[in-house]
Amino acid sequence: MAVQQNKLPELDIDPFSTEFLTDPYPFHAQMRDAGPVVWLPKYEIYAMARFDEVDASLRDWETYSSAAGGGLTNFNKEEPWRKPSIILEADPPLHTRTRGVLNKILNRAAIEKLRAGFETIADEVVEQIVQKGTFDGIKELAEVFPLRVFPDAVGLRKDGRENLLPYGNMAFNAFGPRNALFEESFKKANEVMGWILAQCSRDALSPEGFGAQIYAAADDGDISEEEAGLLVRSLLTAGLDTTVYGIANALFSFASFPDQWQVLRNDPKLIRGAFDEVIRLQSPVQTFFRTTTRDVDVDGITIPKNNKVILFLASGNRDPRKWENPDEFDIQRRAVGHVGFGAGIHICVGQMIARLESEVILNALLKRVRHIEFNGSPERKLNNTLRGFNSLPLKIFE
Ligand code: OVP
Repeated sequence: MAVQQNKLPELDIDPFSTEFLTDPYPFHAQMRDAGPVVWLPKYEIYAMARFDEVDASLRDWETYSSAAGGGLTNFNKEEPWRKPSIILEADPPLHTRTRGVLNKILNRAAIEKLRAGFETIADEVVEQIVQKGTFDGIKELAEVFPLRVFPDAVGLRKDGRENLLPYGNMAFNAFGPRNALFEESFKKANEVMGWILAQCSRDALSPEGFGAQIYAAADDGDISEEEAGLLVRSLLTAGLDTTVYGIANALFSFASFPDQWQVLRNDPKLIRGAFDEVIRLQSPVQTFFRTTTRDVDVDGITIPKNNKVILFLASGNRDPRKWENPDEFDIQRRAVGHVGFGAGIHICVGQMIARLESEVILNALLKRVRHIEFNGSPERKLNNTLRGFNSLPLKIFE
């Protein structure tokens, strides 16, 4: 007897429209309620928005491949906008080898050595805003702190660093369709990509830092010289905008739920869990795609081979089937298990440094600030993949 076939729900939703990106949550609920997998005809893609299916697909790399790209573009059918990443956009065995190299460089013990230096800079950045009392959480904090610590940790030269955030903005827009957001962010693409590419070569990198350590792995024969350059590019693509958005979304969360700042002040050991709760509720990376390697049955629906599946990480992170009061910011909840960093073999390799940055900046704020509130309306920044802000007017009290 054939397995039971269920009807595939079809929804007229554009996850890359202004309306969706401005307020995705009602659309997430609509997709979750329609079924475990839905069809989005606008892009001819399958979509998963419930926690269980998002989590299971992320963990099943053999069925849900990354090698055809982490975005809408199917590399089996269309040209990628750049050479594919050899870690994000790769499956085993290539991924196993490249991931091994970055695991060794970005492991917890290695990252811990950066803490003292990060703390000094966090105290400086926080001192500046405490002096002012009112400030823009994006331009004066969320963009400032990662830009002061991360490029030095990689070993980049000082000039040209203004290209880093535009490059990330391009790369994360490029996971979506060639819409107006994509076009706008690619206006200075030649300049930006030229600078980024140049910084990926061995001789552009300082002898200390993650970049030099990646090239040391090439000297050890673990990767080729060209692969080393591509892994440096991955750090420059994935390492900055993500942490800027993470810190921004932490500030937004505490300004939105000021009682939670009091909870954290009373028990700073909650910082790590608080950051997970930020990533759960205000996931900087909202979506990633996979591509099916075979006909796969999902709850009585067949997704045929070589089809794109969009995984709504941010929707899984607010699925009421998984989370109690999913839309509440509660830093004491057990947020571990959220899919904001992904899950399975591709789970965020940089999360130790993301966690260090967030911990250090929140700690510096906790020491000086007893209350955070909005000082005007936040202005959203739309991106095909990332959720965050252009501006976040804040007021803090010593
Ligand atoms: C969030 C990520 C994002 C964008 C690019 C890359 C990785 C890369 O490897 O280039 S992970």
